Amino acid sequence: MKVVRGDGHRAHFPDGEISGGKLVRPFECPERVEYIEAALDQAGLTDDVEPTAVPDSLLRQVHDTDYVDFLHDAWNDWTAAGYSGDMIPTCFPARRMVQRVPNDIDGRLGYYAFAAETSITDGTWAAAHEAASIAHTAQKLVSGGDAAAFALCRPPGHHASRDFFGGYCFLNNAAVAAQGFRNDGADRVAVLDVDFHHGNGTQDIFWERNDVFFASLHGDPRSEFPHFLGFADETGAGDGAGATLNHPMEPGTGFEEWSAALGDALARIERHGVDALVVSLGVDTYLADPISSFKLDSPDFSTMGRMIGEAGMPTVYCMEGGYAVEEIGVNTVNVLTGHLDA
Ligand code: Q9C
Ligand code: ZN
Repeated sequence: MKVVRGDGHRAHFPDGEISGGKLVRPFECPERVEYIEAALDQAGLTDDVEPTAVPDSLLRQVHDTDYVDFLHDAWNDWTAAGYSGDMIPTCFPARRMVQRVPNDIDGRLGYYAFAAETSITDGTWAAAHEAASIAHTAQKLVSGGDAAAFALCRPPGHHASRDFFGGYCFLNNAAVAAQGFRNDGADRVAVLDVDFHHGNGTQDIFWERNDVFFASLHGDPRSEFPHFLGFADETGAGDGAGATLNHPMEPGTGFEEWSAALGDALARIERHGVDALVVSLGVDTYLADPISSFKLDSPDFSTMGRMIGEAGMPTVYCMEGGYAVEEIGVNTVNVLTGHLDA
C-alpha cells in the first residue's frame, strides 16, 4: 500500500486551543504525524508518494468558492487589520440572526466557523491545501489501479463543511477523494467515517446526493462533539434520501458493540453498490484518547482494518483524528496492515 505524505502540515500549529476555559497546547499537533511516520517505517510501509496539487476546480466542487477564498486570504486579512495573534472565532450567526457575509475579518471569521477550538494561523492554508492534495493523490493512485492507498492528511478534514471550518478541520480531505473518484468515472462511492466524532462536514456536503453514500460510527452527539449533528434519524434528503447512515454510540462503547456497527455499515455500503471506498480514519476511538470516550484497544484496530479489507473495495484511507499521540502510530498502522492481511 502506497503512503502519500508531506511536510507542509508543520506550518499549521496554533499557539493554543480553548479547552476548559484555558488556552492549552492543541491536541491536534504536528507530532501526531511523526508518530505515524515512525510506525509506518517500522511496519515496512515505506512506499512513499509526494502529493500532487489538488485542482482548484475539484476543491470548489466540494467547498463554496467564497469559503475557499476566505481561507486562502484569512491570515493576510487578519494581519492587515492589525492583529498578530492566532485567529480564534468569537462571534457566530446563531438562530434568527442574519446569515450574510460581513466585510470585516472578525465578522467573516465567525461566519465561516462553527467552533472556537480551531484557530487559523500563518501557514494554515498551505497545510490544509497540502492535506487535500494528499487525499487527492491517494485517490488518483487507487483510480489508477492500486487496491488501496493511505493519505496521511494533517490537518484532518471531516468536520469541515462546504462553507465552514471547526473541529481542527479546514478542507474536507475525504470529500475531495470521494468527489475525485466520481470525476474519474466511479458511478457510486462511499465514505465510511470511523473517527470517534461524527463527520458532520462530510455528511453535510453529500446530504442530498445518492452517488456518495455516507456512513458514520461515532460518540452520541447528545454528549460528544460536534453536539449538533450525527443523530440516528439523519438519513439524507432529496436525491440523497437513504444514502446517509449514522450509528451514534454511548460513551464507554467497546469493540464488540462497535464492530457490530461496522459490520452493519459495511453491509449497507455493499447494498448501495459502490465502486470505491473512502475511509475517514480517526483512531480517537482508542481507550486512552484524551478527548474521546470509546474503549477500543490496539489489536482491535487490526480487526477493523481486516473487516474493511474483506469488503474488497478499492479503498483510500484518509487520516482524521487521534490524540493519544504515542499510540496513534501503532493504532493507525494496525488498521492498514489489517486491511492488507484480508
Ligand atoms: N476539550 C477530530 O477528531 N473538541 N476533531 C475538543 C477538547 C473538538 C475533533 C474538546 C474535537 C474535534 C478530527
Ligand atoms: Zn475525531
